[in-house]
Amino acid sequence: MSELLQIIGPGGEAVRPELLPEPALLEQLYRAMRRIRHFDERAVILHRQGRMGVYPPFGGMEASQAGSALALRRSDWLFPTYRDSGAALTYGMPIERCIAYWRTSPHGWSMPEDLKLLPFYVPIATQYPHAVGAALAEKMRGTDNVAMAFIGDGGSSEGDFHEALNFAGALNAPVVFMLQNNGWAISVPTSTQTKATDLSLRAQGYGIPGVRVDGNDIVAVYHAALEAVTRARSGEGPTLIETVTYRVKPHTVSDDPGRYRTEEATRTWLERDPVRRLKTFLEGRGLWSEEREVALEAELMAEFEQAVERADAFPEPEPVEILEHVFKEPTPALRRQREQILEELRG
Ligand SMILES: Cc1ncc(C[n+]2csc(CCOP(=O)(O)OP(=O)(O)O)c2C)c(N)n1
Ligand SMILES: [Mg+2]
Repeated sequence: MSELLQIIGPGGEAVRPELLPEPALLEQLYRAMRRIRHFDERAVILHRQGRMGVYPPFGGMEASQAGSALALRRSDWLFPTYRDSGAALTYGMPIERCIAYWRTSPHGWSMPEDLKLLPFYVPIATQYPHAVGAALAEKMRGTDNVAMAFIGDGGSSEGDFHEALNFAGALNAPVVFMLQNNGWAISVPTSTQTKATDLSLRAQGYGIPGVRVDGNDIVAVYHAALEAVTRARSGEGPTLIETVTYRVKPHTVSDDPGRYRTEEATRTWLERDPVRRLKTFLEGRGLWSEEREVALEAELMAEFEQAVERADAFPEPEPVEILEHVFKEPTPALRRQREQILEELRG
């Protein structure tokens, strides 16, 4: 088993003090996690109010998502899965676009021009080869931009995962492969999914570095991600980072995990909560206080409320919009379907 990189332990204690960043960065990491946790909790509430579609929560995985996305700059690429609203928001996706996406509104399908952010990938693992392609395009253009792609433990059993790693290694593509091992692929535990117990070792088969990180320690995730991004930027090629974490939430808001697992393991993982861990550490060093927490909460609430207002103001989609942007030029079949929809609406 590879060594698990941990800088701050579950109780908020410094395990590797020599790797601790400056206080300002620690605060930035904390704020980023609190911000996406706020989003995740509010998204579930919006769903309960009937104001959001099916939503896959990432609560408990904030360190894994914010820690990695913060290692990027805006000219880099991000390829998220449906699980990774937190990574996308940290990278710069406007909150109202994220809400619109989970409302299945076309306003959530397109991104601001200056963001190299792909829409959330639902077909498992397809984003990995795409990220290699984007990374190679940057390399061919002579830039030092990199691509970061996310995948789950389940996704790492797919062919696309392995093809992407091989392709990236062989062509020395500037890509960072994030593999979030959260223990579950819907109702299938990782131990049923594969006989491998250390997914970071899969990198070895493709001649690229593999790193195993405590996915609930944002300082460790950020450290590993920044190292991988720096390697990619300087022409040293791809890295695979396995963040070991847990899906404490249901697969989506329409899933009931009680049907396939006991909540004992969930309780153990809740004790390793990434947000509380860094908060305890910061408080212990006098870098955070309850007063600042209250102020941050108010700030996040206001930011979210304003974003909901903007999301609510997007016009309702027209039924035919579902057929738009599938291809640059619509195919004859798509044109026919469009006519059919319009006819039905007229009838
Ligand atoms: C190609 C493909 N096969 C099957 C599915 C159905 N499916 C949706 S989510 C999921 C589980 C993925 O698990 P994992 O990769 O661990 O990601 P997590 O949901 O844990 O973030 C599956 C099999 C799909 N979306 N795409
Ligand atoms: Mg999983």
